[in-house]
Amino acid sequence: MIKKILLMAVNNDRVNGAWEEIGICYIASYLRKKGYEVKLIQKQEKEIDFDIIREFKPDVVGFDIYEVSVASSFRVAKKIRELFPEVILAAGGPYPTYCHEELLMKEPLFHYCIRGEGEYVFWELLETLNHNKCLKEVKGITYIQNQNAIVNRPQELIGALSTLPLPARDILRDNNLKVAMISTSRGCYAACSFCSNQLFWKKWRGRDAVSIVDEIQEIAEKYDIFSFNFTDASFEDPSIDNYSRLRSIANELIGRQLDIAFHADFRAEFQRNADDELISLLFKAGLRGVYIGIEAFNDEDLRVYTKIATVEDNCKVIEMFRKHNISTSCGIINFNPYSTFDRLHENIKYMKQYGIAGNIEKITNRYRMYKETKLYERMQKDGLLNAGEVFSEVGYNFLDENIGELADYVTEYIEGINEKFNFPFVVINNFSENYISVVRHFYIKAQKYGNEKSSNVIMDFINASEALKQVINDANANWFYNLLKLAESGWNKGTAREISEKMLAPEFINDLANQYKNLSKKLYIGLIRSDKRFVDIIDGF
Ligand code: B12
Ligand code: SF4
Repeated sequence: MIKKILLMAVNNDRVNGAWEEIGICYIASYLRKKGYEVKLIQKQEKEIDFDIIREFKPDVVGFDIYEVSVASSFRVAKKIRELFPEVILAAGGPYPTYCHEELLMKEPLFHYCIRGEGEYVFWELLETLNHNKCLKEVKGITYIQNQNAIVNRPQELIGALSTLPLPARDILRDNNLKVAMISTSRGCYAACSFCSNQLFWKKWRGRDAVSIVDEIQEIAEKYDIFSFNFTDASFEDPSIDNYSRLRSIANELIGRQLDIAFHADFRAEFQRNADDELISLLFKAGLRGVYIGIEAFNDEDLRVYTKIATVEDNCKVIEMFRKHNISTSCGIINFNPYSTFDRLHENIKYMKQYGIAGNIEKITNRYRMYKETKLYERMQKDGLLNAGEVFSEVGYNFLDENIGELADYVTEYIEGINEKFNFPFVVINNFSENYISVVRHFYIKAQKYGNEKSSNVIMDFINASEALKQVINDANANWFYNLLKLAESGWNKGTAREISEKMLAPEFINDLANQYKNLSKKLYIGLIRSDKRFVDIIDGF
């Protein structure tokens, strides 16, 4: 009889452990409601305590797997199999949804893949196993029978999201996280050619404002957390009715005076119908940072990505949020197999102008293939795939070989610096993009407390950090611009190295990262000296 379920998310250097894997948290609460005993573990691979698993003695272990966590999840699954040879292993999440047959056939390890939305399907699978019923009837799973992968019919999506219990918060509590993830909707109204979203969720479904804010309030009160990250593909959806859902959520948050800070994802064309009044309302409700799927600053690439937005939307949306002191972080896919020099020049010009080049990853980022997406199918048709390496950033050829050389080189050079000096670029990106919006929220808090000393300490940090960001932004952009010119006139790796050593020397980057670290120490000490209330708030950021 299956009773005990362990749900796991294995983090590594590409899958950030600072964010709760909200998918397994939803599955946990659903299964608990149905009477199962569930344990949740989200840890870096090296930090997993197998004694805890040994003690729990799971009957079934379910893994949440991304493309970038396949190898680490397999290693952990193997160890669990050694501990419990009879255990049933299941996988869900983005990777098992698209690559279910490959995952099961790769080696005899996992028994089941749950494709897409997991709550109902996983429960139905467990019930079917418990009652020895026919597996063929469980929609949405793939499993192995006589060494073949059997792909059952797809499932229907769960109707209203309000019928689901709120996600379990074990990971938030056990990992002592400072940011809680809130999923207010599933799906997206856009259809970008590189994204697997529309195949996964099929249609958009959203929760109502009251239930969302109830959830936020409960977390704030129970765990003393004030920072929230909305996991919605696009927070403004459904974007067809003057953003009435957005307004209701904001008004509900303001009405309850929760004093929280939150981050959310938006699409660039949002700016077409948004006005100052709406953005002010969102700011008042606590919106401190946004992530915008800009992807490119030239209309040709935007067409390759089938974005709704144009370059004009991209510029205007950044300006709109910044005008209201809301931090903007931009998704950029600088390289794709159809990239041209003109398009790359446009991208870097705007990235420099808007300070986006300060995060080196925006420059090195290239399209990553996902199965069943429109861009992948187009490349397949154009014969651009290189068979040995599918589903990664390096699984395809560029139409222009010199651009391919450039794309490989920039990644290699940056990785080299990161390895030499303990990831200075990661430090820089975290400070300049992730922490700055939280620090801005500290400023608002300090003003509310009426503490001038704290306000000054924070303002000093913001100003110094902005100055550093300008330095790194210009250095990164100028370095890339020079490499771009080199590649245009004929690629030469030796010259590329000379340019790099001169314009983006490893020691220079390491020094900038240290300057950021010193600034944050100064902020920390300054704040706890000036106002004891900051001790708890700042701890962990
Ligand atoms: C919000 C989001 C994020 C957020 C939050 C992720 C999170 N912790 O939930 C953040 C910003 C942290 C994020 C990060 C990344 N993301 Co993301 N993200 C999304 C996004 C926009 C929405 C996901 C969502 O709706 N979550 C809500 C919850 C309820 O859904 P869910 O997590 O998928 O869980 C359900 C099912 O997957 C399933 N399930 C999940 N796990 C399991 C386990 C078992 C055992 C079972 C049975 C079922 C099951 O059941 C769950 C409940 O129904 C999607 C695109 C999209 N619109 O779908 C991309 C997406 C999932 N992300 C993607 C990627 C690549 C990443 C990153 C790897 C990016 C990177 N660093 O390179 C990181 C890795 C994650 C991490 N922790 O760092 C890809 C995944 C592609 C792939 N095949 O692997 C997607 C599909 C976007 C894309 N490019 O197409 N992401
Ligand atoms: S807007 Fe975001 S989630 Fe929606 S289809 Fe485009 S990339 Fe995917």
